[in-house]
Amino acid sequence: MRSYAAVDLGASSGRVMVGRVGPDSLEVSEAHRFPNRPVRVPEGLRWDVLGLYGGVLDGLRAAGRVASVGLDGWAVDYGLLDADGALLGNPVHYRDARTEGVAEQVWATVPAAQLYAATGIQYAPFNTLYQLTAARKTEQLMCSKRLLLIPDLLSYWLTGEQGTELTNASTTQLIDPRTRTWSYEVAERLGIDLGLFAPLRRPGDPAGVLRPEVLAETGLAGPVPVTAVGSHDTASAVAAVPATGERFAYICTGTWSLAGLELTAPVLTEASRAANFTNELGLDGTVRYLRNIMGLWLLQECQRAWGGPDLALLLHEAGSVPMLRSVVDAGDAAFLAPGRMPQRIAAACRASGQPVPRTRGEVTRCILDSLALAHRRAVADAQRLADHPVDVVYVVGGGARNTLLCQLTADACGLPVVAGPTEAAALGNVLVQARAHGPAGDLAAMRRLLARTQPLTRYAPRGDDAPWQAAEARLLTP
Ligand code: ADP
Ligand code: LRH
Repeated sequence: MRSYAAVDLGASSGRVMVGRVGPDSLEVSEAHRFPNRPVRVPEGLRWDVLGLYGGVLDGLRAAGRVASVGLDGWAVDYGLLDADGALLGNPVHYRDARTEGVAEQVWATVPAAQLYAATGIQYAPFNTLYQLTAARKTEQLMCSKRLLLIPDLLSYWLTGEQGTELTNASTTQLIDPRTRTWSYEVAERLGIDLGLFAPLRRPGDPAGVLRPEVLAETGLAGPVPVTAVGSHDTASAVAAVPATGERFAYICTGTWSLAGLELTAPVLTEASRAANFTNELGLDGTVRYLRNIMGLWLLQECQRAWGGPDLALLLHEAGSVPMLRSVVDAGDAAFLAPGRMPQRIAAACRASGQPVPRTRGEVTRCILDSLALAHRRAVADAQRLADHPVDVVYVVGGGARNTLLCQLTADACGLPVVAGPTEAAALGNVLVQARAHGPAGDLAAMRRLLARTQPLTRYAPRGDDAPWQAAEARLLTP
């Protein structure tokens, strides 16, 4: 058995996990977990990337001897470096308001339909392309010589080597999903300098070795290679969906719910664009065809507003609230920004003529019902738009621990749900490293190993579809 360290940076926490992989065994344990708290400074919402790097070093120290290290993290955001390779300022958080109204400027040059046909990426205000457009006239961008996406930035600090990992690069909206390389035309028309990006690398590629200073600081004995993995956390999580066939949908549930299908080619139709489905790149030539749903962010923000009550208690209270009394559109970008979430949810219910949830249990129930409904719509729409029917839905990520959400998702989709693993991104990260340093296994073999070794919970759909249909109709009626 060999050990691999997976650095997985989620929007709510970062962790360093150690995976031990043998021919018929796979175990993962947590070496270190650290909070990821956005910081609001006068110029806007920022990531504390130095704090995160400190957490990574602590985690590597706790992980001990490993055959390799891999890094994955949330998408779209980046750090800018000057000509000396020094970081210019704190990376901007994708929930920062700077991209408000920017899409319209971009579409005046490259219409939204052309952008989708070229990149396959759904509209989200925070796509790197819009962030770069928002930053166009800033001193910082004008002085910068290099842009590194967040996992690539931390990888650079660990190794001194720069690269742009492909799965995460696809979330910039500057990659053509058919050629799996830069969309030169889009970049040129929008005046985005692709020379800012380091050369592309693919999951499994070598990404350097830990610098001597990093070895000294973590107490590790060198050389320790760093291996490129699916550095978009969702790409790593999808790689770790323990599916045994091809007719499956997945939902990666954490801060976001990413719900969709794994395909072999992108879907670039106008109907797909209208339904806001994205074609992000996955492992081994796959496409992650999915929709972004606000996810457990809605609950995280309510918890923050309520002073951090116990999650188990909230879920228990939500369990005794009648189902589907009020639902909100959990895909609505109106919920993107932080702050006043219980009030914003109440306002959305009031505006759609539904009962306003008052207690914490009622608000939590409204969020879980709304997420399940959004999961239903995404799974159904993806099947229709990609002409790819499924028999089962895999739920992975932190939300797979939420038994009520998993059951409601099974009920809403009218399909069996298989929940787990909860640390899917870390497992996908570990397996790609293991594959790069050991006998090659394809994605199907990785998934068979996961299905054999990871604890999974099954939920059968209950009851009838009518209440879900009615709730869906309520949401779709203006
Ligand atoms: P991210 O990687 O986006 O930071 P995670 O995949 O770690 O997110 O998921 C975090 C979410 O998982 C939490 O906000 C919480 O709602 C849910 N979660 C974590 N642990 C539990 C638990 N024991 N029971 C129910 N839900 C949980
Ligand atoms: C989930 C995630 C998601 C992106 C969002 C910005 O952590 O990477 O796939 O859309 O963050």
